[in-house]
Amino acid sequence: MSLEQGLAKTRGGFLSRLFGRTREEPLTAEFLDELEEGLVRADLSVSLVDPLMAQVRDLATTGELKTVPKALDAVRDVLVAELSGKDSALRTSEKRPRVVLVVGVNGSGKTTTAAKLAKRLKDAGETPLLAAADTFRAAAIQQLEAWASRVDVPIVSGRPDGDPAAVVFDAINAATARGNSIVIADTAGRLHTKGHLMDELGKIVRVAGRARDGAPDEVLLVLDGTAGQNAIQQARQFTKDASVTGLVVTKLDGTAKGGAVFAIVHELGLPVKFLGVGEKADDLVPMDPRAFVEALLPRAA
Ligand SMILES: Nc1nc2c(ncn2[C@@H]2O[C@H](COP(=O)(O)OP(=O)(O)OP(=O)(O)O)[C@@H](O)[C@H]2O)c(=O)[nH]1
Ligand SMILES: [Mg+2]
Repeated sequence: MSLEQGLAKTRGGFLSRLFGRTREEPLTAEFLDELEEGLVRADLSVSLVDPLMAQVRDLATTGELKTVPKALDAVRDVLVAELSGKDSALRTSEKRPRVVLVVGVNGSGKTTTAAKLAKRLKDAGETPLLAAADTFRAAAIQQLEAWASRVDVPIVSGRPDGDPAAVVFDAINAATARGNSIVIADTAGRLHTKGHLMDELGKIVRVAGRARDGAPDEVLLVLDGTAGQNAIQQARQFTKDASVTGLVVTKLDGTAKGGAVFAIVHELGLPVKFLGVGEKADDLVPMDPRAFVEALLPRAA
């Protein structure tokens, strides 16, 4: 699914009606109110929309913004800036293998994202290896194994209820031995034991660093985009405890609240690196701030 298709529900009627106004009509206070309401309805947070609209109203007052299309462009530029300046590419390292941990609450889309990412990297000429470090249930291991064969990427998995850190350790060693360029580890969103999920993730991080100095290079927190701004609450615990380096927002194809991506970046101060826009292997799109804003706020109605 393309980014445009994936964001169709958020773009919906009203955002495309609002942003599709290309006639050079004069900017009015009524239009600015309508614009503000539209942005809030698309789930951009008030803490983002307030300063944004204050800026646009200032420019309108000083005569720097005279027409509706110019005001809309100003909004697009502010939103692009909001997403830019943060490292939205996957972190690289000279050391091999690179190690990416995929973390998040249950059902957010971790396993699917790990598989999609493996496919994307493989298509880009890398030699990824998947690690099934969600040992919470046998089905989770089988789910990633099915994905691994579908996207034709090797996998290291442990036993159900086994130690997830040991799986990651084994996967890194296997990748070192076989020359795989990158390990992508799926993790659990919940645990059987009373042990705290964050303690478990901390252990995985420490053990990864023992298998390859400085690993992991990236801890990607997967957030369910259909949760809108509630995804921010989901994220807080992880960003506090699990040394998250970047975000993936999934299921954007299933929500009208895609504007929450801006709120998420604004509130958490972490880059969104990938967007999930469907259930298929190719439905993971790297974050390109300009392309994202143009897909969400298109110029033609
Ligand atoms: N429409 C859509 N569905 C998605 C997307 N990403 C994941 N899903 C679906 O969301 C459901 C949960 O995805 P998983 O990848 O299993 O989520 P998880 O975080 O690994 O779940 P647990 O292992 O149970 O914690 C599955 O049905 C996926 O197909 C997406 O970008 N779009
Ligand atoms: Mg899973």
